Amino acid sequence: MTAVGLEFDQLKSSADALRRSISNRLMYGVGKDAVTARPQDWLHAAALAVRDRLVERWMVTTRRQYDQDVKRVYYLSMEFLIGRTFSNALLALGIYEPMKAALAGVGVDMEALVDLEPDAALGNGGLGRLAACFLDSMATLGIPGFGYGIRYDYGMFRQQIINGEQVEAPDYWLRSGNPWEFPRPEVQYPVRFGGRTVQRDGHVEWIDTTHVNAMAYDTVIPGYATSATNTLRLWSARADEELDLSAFNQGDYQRAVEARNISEDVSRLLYPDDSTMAGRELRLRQEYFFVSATMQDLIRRYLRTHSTFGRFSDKVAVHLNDTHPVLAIPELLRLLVDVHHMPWDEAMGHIKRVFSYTNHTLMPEALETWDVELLARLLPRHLEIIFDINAAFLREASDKGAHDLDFIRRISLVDEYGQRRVRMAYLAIVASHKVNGVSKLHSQLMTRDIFADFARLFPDRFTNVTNGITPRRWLAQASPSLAHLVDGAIGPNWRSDLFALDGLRKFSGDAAFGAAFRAAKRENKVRLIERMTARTGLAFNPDALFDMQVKRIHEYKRQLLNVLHVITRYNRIVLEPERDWVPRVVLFAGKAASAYRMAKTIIRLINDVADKINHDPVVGDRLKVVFVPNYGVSVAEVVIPAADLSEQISTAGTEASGTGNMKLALNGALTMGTLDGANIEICDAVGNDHIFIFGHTSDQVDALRCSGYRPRQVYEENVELRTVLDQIRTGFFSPDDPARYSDIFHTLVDWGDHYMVLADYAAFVQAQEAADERFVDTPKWTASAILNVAGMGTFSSDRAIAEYARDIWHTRPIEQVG
Ligand code: 26V
Repeated sequence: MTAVGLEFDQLKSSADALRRSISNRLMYGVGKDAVTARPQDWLHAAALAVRDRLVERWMVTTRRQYDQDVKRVYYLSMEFLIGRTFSNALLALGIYEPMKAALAGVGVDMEALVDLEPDAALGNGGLGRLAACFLDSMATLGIPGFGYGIRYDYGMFRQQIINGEQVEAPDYWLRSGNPWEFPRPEVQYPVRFGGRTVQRDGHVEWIDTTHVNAMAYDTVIPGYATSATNTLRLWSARADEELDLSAFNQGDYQRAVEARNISEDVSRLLYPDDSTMAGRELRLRQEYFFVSATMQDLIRRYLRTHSTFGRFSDKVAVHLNDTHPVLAIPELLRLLVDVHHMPWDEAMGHIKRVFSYTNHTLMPEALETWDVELLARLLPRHLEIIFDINAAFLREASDKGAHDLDFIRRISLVDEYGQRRVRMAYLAIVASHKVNGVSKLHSQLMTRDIFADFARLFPDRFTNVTNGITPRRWLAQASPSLAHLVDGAIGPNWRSDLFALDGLRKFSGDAAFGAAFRAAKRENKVRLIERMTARTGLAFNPDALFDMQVKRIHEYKRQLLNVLHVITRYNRIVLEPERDWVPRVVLFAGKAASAYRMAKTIIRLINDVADKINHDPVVGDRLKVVFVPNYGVSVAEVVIPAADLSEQISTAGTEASGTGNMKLALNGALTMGTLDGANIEICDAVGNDHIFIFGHTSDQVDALRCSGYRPRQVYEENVELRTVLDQIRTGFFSPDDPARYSDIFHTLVDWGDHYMVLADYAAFVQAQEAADERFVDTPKWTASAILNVAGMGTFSSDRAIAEYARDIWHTRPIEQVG
């Protein structure tokens, strides 16, 4: 279709042009003038002015994708932890300074506006933020990638700390409207539930279903320093008009409205638990809701330019971000076989070429399984399809010589022990052509332990792609001071080629550069301190060692180990206040799943310990402890650039990769870490001398478990540790309720200490002493910090996405010229 008479202004990027755009958007988009506009309105107008500039690029990219007919990647994820968009889009378009000038021209301070934008917090933690970094990189590399997910009305809860405890408040992030999205009421698909199946003319029909509509909302994802953009399409549930009408006509207005609300509940909220697989029916509905709409949408898009399915798997790649979207497999089979009447074997062939799957956790309690009876009730046709896939798979396995009944039971997609359940990870493996872990160690353990049988059956299927982070958000945007310094040393190219950071190596011993580096970090500390002081009323010393553990609160991440060290340090200071202590600020941040009692108790302990230490006059600024509330993308952007020391202290073998570890090192923090996840690769990249590695390795953890680990013995033999644990047990930090932390004590000492906190305690405290020693040697510490930044090239999400594109998706960038 050629656009006839379609004329639009080619929008310019000068401050003047932007000022006109903002004025126009305020007037015609927001409906306000400069007299009545509130800061919110200015932000909205400015965002619309930026969006207009993105849209031009978006249209061009979409046209090129159609013209070049390159294989598209569909990245399916229940979570996209995007954070704010305004600054990010300005930097991508290269109009940060002109925008600042334009706003100043109308009397508005841009820095103040930026903080008004709510985070799009449509995710729990690492997995969701990874999806956001990957969208950024796909766009930057020009890979034709679509993110697909759910437009939750309520994102990740807002965390308040009241009397030391986590209190959750709902996050209605859409309250003031979302200027970045385009509602697409014309793009709606019915998503069906329930009913039963019948055979008709050799085909299966799924009948007597109820349905809800999935309506698309599109967000432009700009690439950095390229005209390429991509689309994030999120689905929102809409009740069906017709259904309502029949109820209205029967005169039951209230019931009709209620029914409408119930069916729209499917996109109401993000489940804020990444620690256990709760098995809730609404969660299953969510998973099916978004993958069904997505599969219908991708088939429609494919058929717009192809008349048969012959080239389907040459043009479509579907990536499953963990198992949450795994129902896409039976759904696509259903659509191909039942609706488009493709023979089963041919459809299965396409499926295996199209799908790929990333595993993000080895923790057994987080691996998804769904009750067969629940599936039978909600998705009877899909259950049949899963059974058929399973039967074919078990036949294939037995053709390969697997006859042992025990083995067959072990690998079956259906767990027959007790309540029958479908193992979603197994379904993903069987129907995908590639399965990857997210760090070298994780990928090894995945094939050695949880998926060992499958790795033997399909050795070529398993691979590793180590995670990465986008340097645009995590250095350029989060730390302008450090980014500026790096630009001066090696030029600005690192934003699109992070390996360029290698050029910083030669500055590691340069005194002038070192001083400038420290000044940049100090600026970030002062920025953070201003916010912390405003909240707590406490004073912090910007020259102290800033020690941070920022991530979800989980027993396996071992915030408790960190607390044990903090208390140890406190006790030592009290015993010898006159010694030359290296001043430290120990900062914690992170949310606990609302039903995870131990995680919430850990938050309370941190706050009680902080209270005691911060108000002990003997301690002064030798030690301060803070819990920064409501950790999320925007808080991370302020906190991470201020870190000197990055705590990555999970029990070896439990953290799949970690990405906070990469963000902190990129910002010049030294890692205090176990040999777990990507820490191992960070150690290789920065060198042993510039990282503090301690504790049991994953093999040693296994060996200790086998030989019979006795935490009580560790407790009894280490006097300092015993003192600390006794303080926790007897209410030293909770005099108003002395028994408050007795469960923590027993978990560690008497109930097995599953995450081996006590086993690593002595080594951890020793490594912390080494960190103090290094910190007072300012030139040496600075050199290490610079070498950490220099070594981060490989941890760009651009590298990760290039590997996915080449080895898993088999696609390439679209060409930007012509
Ligand atoms: C699990 C569940 C269980 C069912 C209900 C909701 C829910 C939501 C999320 C999860 C998975 C948590 C997995 C996760 O976030 N893994 C993290 O992935 C990061 C990116 O690969 C990785 O760096 C972290 O090490 C890993 O913990």
